[in-house]
Amino acid sequence: MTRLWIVLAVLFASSAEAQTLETVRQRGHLQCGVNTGLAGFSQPDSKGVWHGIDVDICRAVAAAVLGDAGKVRYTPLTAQQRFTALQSGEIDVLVRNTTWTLSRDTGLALNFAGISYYDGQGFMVPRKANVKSARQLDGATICVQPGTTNELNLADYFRANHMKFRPVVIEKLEEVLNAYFAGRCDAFTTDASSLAALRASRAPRPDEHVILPELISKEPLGPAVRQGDERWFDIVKWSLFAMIEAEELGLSSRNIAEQAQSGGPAIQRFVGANGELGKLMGLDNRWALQIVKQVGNYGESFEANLKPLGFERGMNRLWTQGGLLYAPPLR
Ligand SMILES: N[C@@H](CCC(=O)N[C@@H](CS)C(=O)NCC(=O)O)C(=O)O
Repeated sequence: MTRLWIVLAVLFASSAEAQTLETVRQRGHLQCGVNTGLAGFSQPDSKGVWHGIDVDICRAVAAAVLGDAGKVRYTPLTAQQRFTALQSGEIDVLVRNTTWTLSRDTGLALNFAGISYYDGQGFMVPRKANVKSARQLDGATICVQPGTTNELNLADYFRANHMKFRPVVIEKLEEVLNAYFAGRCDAFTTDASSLAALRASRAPRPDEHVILPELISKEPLGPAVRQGDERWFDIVKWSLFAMIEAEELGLSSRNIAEQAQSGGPAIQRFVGANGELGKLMGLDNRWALQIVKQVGNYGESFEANLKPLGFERGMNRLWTQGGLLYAPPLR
């Protein structure tokens, strides 16, 4: 049944939705699929304004396509809802701490536009349990959300280490957190970034919980689009790359106006004063300028959204600083 639905959705998507750029332009806003509320990644504030590093990618695409980072509407999605929302055309792009895997990329007919956050799966436990390593979790009850990569990684890890566990699988974030914080699970497992964000933002007492040192998987998180719309795929891909490249070029929301006047050849191309990079994607030539002016570079988004929660750049530094972030040339 699910398979049939996916096939139909993909057929529909590739005929009716091949022109996502036109659809977005006519509609006048980008419809972006995000998390239901994960601090630092995508979460609405008390006024209903969304913030986060994932939200900034939505905003960057809107800035590139519509010249206005504010022209985004957000669709909050659970792990299980997210791919159907994309396949059915309900959203234009999915930016929801989503791991790029082979089976999603191929079997769900998606295209991942890049990696916006390099992560790995971890475990959080109550400090009073005095657990120091995931290897001590033999026989534990473990809270996990369905429809995530985390479920399979969890099973793999315990099997590989000849350990047993009892999964407590709960779809809604609120409910799985309640279960863990109420002591119904010995541990909660998900991406380490989510653990850190949830501990900082949702734990009644953050210092009563520890994140164990093991990372049991690779979780490269990034934006995804439907297969079958190459132009749109290019736009989302290069919007993310523009944020990374801006940091490498030293362009920020604060200096880009001035740099657009005085910067060297790479900067002149980036801001659209030279060359036709925007036009090649069917966009205004100042697409990347708009991204940086209105949203900022990758580092600025990291500082604003993740730093306050205690995150370090780690693997998510630029390649020039020992990290993994590397944008192909904007030329
Ligand atoms: N990166 C993993 C996990 C993503 C995921 O859904 N993580 C949970 C753990 S916090 C989450 O974001 N839940 C929020 C929600 O259900 O809205 C994946 O792509 O499957």
